[in-house]
Amino acid sequence: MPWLCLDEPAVKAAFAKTAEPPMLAIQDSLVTSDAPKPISFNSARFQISAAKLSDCPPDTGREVAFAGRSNAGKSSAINCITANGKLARTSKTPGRTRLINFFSLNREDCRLVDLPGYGYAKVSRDMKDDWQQHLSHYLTDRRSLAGLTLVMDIRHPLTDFDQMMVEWCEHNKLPLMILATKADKLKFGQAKTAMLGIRKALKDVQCLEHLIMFSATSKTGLEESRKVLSDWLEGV
Ligand SMILES: Nc1nc2c(ncn2[C@@H]2O[C@H](COP(=O)(O)OP(=O)(O)OP(=O)(O)O)[C@@H](O)[C@H]2O)c(=O)[nH]1
Ligand SMILES: [Mg+2]
Repeated sequence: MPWLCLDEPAVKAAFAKTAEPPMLAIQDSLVTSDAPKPISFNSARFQISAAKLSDCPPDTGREVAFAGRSNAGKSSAINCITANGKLARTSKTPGRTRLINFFSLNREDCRLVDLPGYGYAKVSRDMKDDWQQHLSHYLTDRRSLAGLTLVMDIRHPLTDFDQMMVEWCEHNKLPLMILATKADKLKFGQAKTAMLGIRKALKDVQCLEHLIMFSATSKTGLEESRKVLSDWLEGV
């Protein structure tokens, strides 16, 4: 007789008694255990404003920064994504966001970052140089930066600054998502054509993971961009 015979009534009885409860226990633990909670953008809170890299929160965990030309719609995009119209200050006046603003999320050490816009004509040359330097320090040295969201007005895409940011991401192998925003300002056909133009211009850019038609007003592209941000912040 083999040393273990599964047909043996005693073995069957033992399995009947012992096999099920542990399996259920494992399933329960998968549901209720320490599995990290999904990111909830609605829980975003203002954390801190930083004028320079040394004022930023500790460089741990993961964060995604929103960059783009002044007035492109970065702060509005953040407010749309977090479903909180008052989170990041928006303005008709370009140059509203002058500091690096950090927003914390429900998951510890995950952040969204609103960067100062580039190309605001009314500030002095010295101030511009200053910003550019702080921005470049942030982009170069920030280790928790998991991806960059480049916000471009769909009617005026790929400015020199946008192209510089794309090249910078490519050079540093940083995942890039482009939100072509204010799509509500164009007819759908025009917006589609604009998207095709952007895609064509960036067809060789490896770091460009997502190009999304977006509107903070009509919420076009909202769920798609939230999914990308969640994946980046969770390290998927
Ligand atoms: N119609 C429309 N207007 C938008 C959209 N997104 C932003 N705006 C408007 O564009 C203007 C600038 O938006 P902001 O979000 O403040 O732009 P920003 O890129 O943060 O600007 P800075 O902080 O100056 O760099 C505001 O008047 C917004 O209401 C959009 O999707 N559709
Ligand atoms: Mg802003």
